[in-house]
Amino acid sequence: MQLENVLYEVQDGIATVTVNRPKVLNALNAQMLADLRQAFEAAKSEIPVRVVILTGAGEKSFVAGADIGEIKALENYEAAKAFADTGQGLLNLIEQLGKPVIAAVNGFALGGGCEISMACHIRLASENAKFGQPEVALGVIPGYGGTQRLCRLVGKARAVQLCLTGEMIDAAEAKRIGLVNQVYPQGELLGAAKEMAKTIMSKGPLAIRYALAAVLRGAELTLADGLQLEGDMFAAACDTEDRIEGTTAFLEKRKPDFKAK
Ligand code: CO8
Repeated sequence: MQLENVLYEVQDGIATVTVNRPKVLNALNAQMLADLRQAFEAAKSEIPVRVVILTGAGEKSFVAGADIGEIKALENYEAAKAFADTGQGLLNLIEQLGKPVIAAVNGFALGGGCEISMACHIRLASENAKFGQPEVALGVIPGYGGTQRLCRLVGKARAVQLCLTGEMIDAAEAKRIGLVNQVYPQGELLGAAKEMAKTIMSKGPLAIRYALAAVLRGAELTLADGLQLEGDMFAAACDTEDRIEGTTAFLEKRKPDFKAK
């Protein structure tokens, strides 16, 4: 697939989506959002794709935010609302892809960059990565879900601090507060993301789908409703040939051969 600002590559069941405007630290402009939508729609519909990795081109930046020139040019309230809706729509597509998405955060993840990483299900970061929601310094606020997903990931107090001070935090601090799952030296980041993808792909494919859906949907429910959902998803996972194969393989001390059935 040829896209202007995004590289899309599929290998061994892993789709790697690379935002590719390194001269402006991979800032998200309208073209980039359209390209990302096309890439993620392909990853969603292509059956061989089991896991997606999202990363940035170059060694300095994952995504340094929405393109500030485009924010400056917004004419009025309606244009700004449409701008936020487009970005939020893309991030919802990523979060609800139905397949695990790993963000390999290889540098700055600021503003829309931090927001897009938070729509991914797992965040791995390089040691030089920096996270932040600096929008208030520009006289705006996060508009691609930053105020909502950050709060859900790190809690209200830390989300308020990051959104109000606009301060950047490094990868170690991001890991400490639960924004990042794991931190790696820059040269090892993509390899680590691929290893994690392979680990996920070695498990029951339907079980992966149900587990992801149960966590994501359950997080928006009361505990009682979430447990109900989990019970339904557990039963659905049991109602598969993969459950017979997985449990039989364990008891026969061999590797399972899952068929996603
Ligand atoms: N937009 C456009 N251009 C950018 C952006 C950006 N977000 N970030 C960096 N660039 C450009 C710079 O202008 C520069 O271009 P040039 O070489 O032509 O001067 C080039 O990238 C390299 O950047 P720097 O020279 O600044 O590199 P430094 O290493 O000195 O600094 C920083 C790196 C700290 C990352 C710095 O570039 C920076 O602060 N960037 C802006 C970060 C930011 O504020 N991001 C948030 C943007 S707002 C946002 O994301 C809102 C999302 C939701 C929108 C919803 C609205 C409705």
